[in-house]
Amino acid sequence: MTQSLPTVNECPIQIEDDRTGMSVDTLKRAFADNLFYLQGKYESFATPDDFYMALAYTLRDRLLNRWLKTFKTYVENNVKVVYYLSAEFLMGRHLGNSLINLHVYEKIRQAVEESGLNLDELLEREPDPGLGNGGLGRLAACFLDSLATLEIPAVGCGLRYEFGIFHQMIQDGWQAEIPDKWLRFGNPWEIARPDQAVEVKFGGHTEMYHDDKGQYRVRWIPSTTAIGIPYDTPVPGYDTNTVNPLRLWRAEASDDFNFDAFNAGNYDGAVAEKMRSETISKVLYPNDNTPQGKQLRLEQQFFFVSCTLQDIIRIHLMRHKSLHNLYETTAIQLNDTHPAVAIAEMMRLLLDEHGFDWDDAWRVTQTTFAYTNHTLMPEALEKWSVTLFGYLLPRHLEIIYEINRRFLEDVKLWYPDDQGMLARLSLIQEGPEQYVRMANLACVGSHAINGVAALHTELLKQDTLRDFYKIWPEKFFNKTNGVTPRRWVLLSNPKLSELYTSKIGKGWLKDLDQLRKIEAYIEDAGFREQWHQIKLENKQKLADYIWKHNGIAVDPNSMFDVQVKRIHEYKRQHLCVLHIITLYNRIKQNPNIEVTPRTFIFGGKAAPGYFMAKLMIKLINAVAEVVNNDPDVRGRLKVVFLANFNASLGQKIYPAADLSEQISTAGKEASGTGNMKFAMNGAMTIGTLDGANIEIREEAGEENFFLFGLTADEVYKVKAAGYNPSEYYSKNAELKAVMDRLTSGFFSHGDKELFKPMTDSFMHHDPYMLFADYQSYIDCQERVSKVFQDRDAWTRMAILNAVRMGKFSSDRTIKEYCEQIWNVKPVPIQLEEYNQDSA
Ligand code: F58
Repeated sequence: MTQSLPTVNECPIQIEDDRTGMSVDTLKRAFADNLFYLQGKYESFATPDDFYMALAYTLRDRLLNRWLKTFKTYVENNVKVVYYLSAEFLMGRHLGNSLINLHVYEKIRQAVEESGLNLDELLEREPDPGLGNGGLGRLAACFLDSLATLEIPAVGCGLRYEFGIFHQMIQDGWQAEIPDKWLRFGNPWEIARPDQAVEVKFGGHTEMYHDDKGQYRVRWIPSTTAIGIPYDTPVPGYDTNTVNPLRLWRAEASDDFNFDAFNAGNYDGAVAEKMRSETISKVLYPNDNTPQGKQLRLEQQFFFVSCTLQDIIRIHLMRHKSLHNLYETTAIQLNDTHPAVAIAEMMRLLLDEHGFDWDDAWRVTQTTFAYTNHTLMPEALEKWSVTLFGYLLPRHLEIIYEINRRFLEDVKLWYPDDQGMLARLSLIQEGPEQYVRMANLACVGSHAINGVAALHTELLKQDTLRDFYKIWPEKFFNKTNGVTPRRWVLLSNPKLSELYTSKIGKGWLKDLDQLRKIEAYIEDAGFREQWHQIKLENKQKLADYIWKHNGIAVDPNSMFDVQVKRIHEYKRQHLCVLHIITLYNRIKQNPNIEVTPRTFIFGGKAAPGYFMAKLMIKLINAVAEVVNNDPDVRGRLKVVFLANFNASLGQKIYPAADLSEQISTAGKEASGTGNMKFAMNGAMTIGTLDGANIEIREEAGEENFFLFGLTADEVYKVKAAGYNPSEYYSKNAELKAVMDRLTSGFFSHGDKELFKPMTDSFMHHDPYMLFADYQSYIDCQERVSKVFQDRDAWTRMAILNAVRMGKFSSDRTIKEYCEQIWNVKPVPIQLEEYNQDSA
């Protein structure tokens, strides 16, 4: 009897296939196989990086079946997909995350150990992909984790920067920036899809013509084009079969262009043009909270937006005849205004390339897009010079003018006599130079607008976007941020996770509210002791890291008082420094004074062009040098600046923190997400009523939160009444002593000029109101010190904090987006019967 062979497509993948099998033996064999065939190395010649790569491929293989099945299920069932457009995705290392999501951590540990290696060392070899600046980029990564875990069809869409956020070194106390060559050894997690490349146009001009029906149409004749190549990275959900893609675009020169130039013998010109195109995805702009109005930045934004929208349209048209029902298959979320040019690009594609009339195109656009705002600071709102915009994207500028014309016609009807309203709502800012206001474009082109914490959304409604709120209150939503408990608790704090699971089972990992069940153990002294020991172990590990990297010995029994985040004046790292100097002065006055021993730990990058932020880093290190070496201090205070804070360093720091510093000037921090990671890992918060701190305090209970400082409202009022920082200086003896020490050159080897720009700013302007909050902060820190001396009281409070953070799981945030903004439902992925066991 002859049997027909299965076609390639139908060829089943078997359980113990070396690429899917999950037994320790199979994993070991696959690991060795990948070392030989993919790294091309004998074991005896392999480097730790080779071993890491071989292990990464072993895991990627095990994600592929689920990944392809996920894609197939989405296409076949014609499901609605969320496209999360973001200029940044700060994913963190993939290997550890894949191990926990595939439930193979222990087996891989065994396989690696039996191969004579150490898993922790291999995990440390993975470069941390730094394709983002801070909170906004990391939020995008947490959202992708939650989307996959909740089985929501979703694609992350962004740029594949060849160089991510710079590597920070500290030299003589100053920040030095080193390029981040994260792709040096290749990237085992991505798959290039050159077959799905698209063309992106730039520059040139537009012309009118008549189409076959005699209608006026516009054609864009670009001056240059670039090619976008997609690279897909798998994003596995926890405890599901879903593996969604993160699709990042790399820019390449278009062949046609090179060909013409080469043929004309213009080799130099062709090469220059090639370089120009490839520059688009070369490097991430390292600014946080202040956009840079550079042409290349706009090119980056348009490039990934155009690639993404062409891709979305292609995928929709695989299943549908027209784009009129795009909103039924597609929800597009704009992560801040960086991708907001998508509104104009969608209109262009529909009008010019798919023959839509204006009203239909506008309806499709508005029903598909939604916009998240991440900042209140006016200087952080993106705007592009009309000249630059029109030069780079002439057709889009025409479209934006037309959107604006129609929009302002409506506004005139609604508010006939309000010129101010018209001027404020306009997509174009008038003046000696005209600008396109990207937030206005995003608001007009979206059906939903949201802030990222309750206070932030309120302030958007009352202030930053108040005119839009007036005309469209129904478009506004609050979506308080969250973080994924898989990376930020399970992976970062395995001991604490084990303790939870031993008491209440594993349910908390997908439903963080369940952690409240742990409250039942609060009276159990043994439980509290276990908790305390875990914290101590985590602190010991961080102390080892500090010793290794900074050569500073710190005491794990001291309070680890931590501030890690981007360095920015509004975040007020320098307020924490004023506290350190206050304590130091007290010790100098009376060396026998009783102080609660503290280790102050800082970490964070300054934007390379942000002088004051760089000076803050220098100040921290200068104070550290004095305090750490003064015999009077007797080691009771230590100050440490950890270089190159990033996601993987965060994973070491959050679990070891006792005190989380969330001390921004009220009304400035949109949400914050580090605050959530600290609290989930059992750190107490000292904070202002800013961003999500307010909601953290609500959840933890007022009695379990160290509150200080002016409220956003008070900040506004004190400023309006004419804030004079020098009055605080003259009236507050301790503050005066701190400032006098700072200006005396005591921390700068006698150099009185070094910190003058900062001390002058405090004394004369103090835009972030450090002086106004100083006394309240110092008093609050006194309370912190007192409670910390009562170890048991502290542990109780820390436990309550950690287990009451259920609200801040990004799963909750994503569920709200799904229900209220995107209108999407989970789509479970079924694996073939014979692969169930390998799930
Ligand atoms: C941050 N923004 C907010 N922007 O500052 C923070 O409060 C919030 O928790 C977080 O977003 C998530 O919602 C932020 O990180 C940037 O880094 C931009 C990068 C590109 C240039 C402009 C700032």
